[in-house]
Amino acid sequence: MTTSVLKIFSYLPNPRVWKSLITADLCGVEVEVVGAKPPELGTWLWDYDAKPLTESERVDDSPHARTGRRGFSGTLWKTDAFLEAHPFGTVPAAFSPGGAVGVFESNSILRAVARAGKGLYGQDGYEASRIDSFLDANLVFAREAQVYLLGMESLSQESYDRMAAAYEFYLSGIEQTLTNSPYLVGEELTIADISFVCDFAQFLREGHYEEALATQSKTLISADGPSIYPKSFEHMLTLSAEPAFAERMGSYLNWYRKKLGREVA
Ligand SMILES: N[C@@H](CCC(=O)N[C@@H](CS)C(=O)NCC(=O)O)C(=O)O
Repeated sequence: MTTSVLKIFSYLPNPRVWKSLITADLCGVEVEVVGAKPPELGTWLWDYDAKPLTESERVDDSPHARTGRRGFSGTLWKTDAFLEAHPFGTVPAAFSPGGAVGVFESNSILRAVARAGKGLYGQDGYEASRIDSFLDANLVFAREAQVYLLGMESLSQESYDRMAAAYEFYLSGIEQTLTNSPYLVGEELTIADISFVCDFAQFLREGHYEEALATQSKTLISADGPSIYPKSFEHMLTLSAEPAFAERMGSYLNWYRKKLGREVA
């Protein structure tokens, strides 16, 4: 019997969880995942022992009632212990076995999985730190993308411009790196590539809002991406088609591949 190195609670499916699961599969470690579809998670108790709550348990004077802060509106049900382990109250929320240590931020959960395994977190401390550099740059991009995607129906020009600038900044750096190297760090796949693929694939969901953008006289930020940043797009498309990625990402990018005429057989 294998034992899980980490328990992750989240809405599912979630690209921020996939990064850890792809890594776990490649490293041969086990991760336990608990959760439900996004709207259902609003009826769950957010805790190490997360579980669905009955309607009679979801009352205004419940000690667990909290206001959703990011991506969730209305009341969420988070225990004090959950907020102690996860002070920002976000999912994915990971726990060490037994729940003593909370690990938050999907890139840090990813690091925890890679540390429990072998081979995807650099050859030495310097390489690991360079991987961290990419993960940090990736989080800055992903945070802008989160605000952009959540606000898609009614974007201010300022929000749109911020996203366009963050996209240009991040993709330029990724493109520059891949011009000289087959992977983001060193000669092999690392968690820097895995995080890039998952967060960038999530950003491309802006493509589902093309009409909403058009009604606001705006166009897709990623529209000419494959010609402006060919290596970055190629890296994402190639890696996401590899078995360990495809297993977790499923049909998530099919619509985009179809658009590019790059369907996987
Ligand atoms: N940068 C974080 C983002 C996590 C995040 O913002 N999660 C949101 C849902 S998308 C959340 O848990 N919100 C809880 C709330 O609204 O209170 C990560 O990568 O883990």
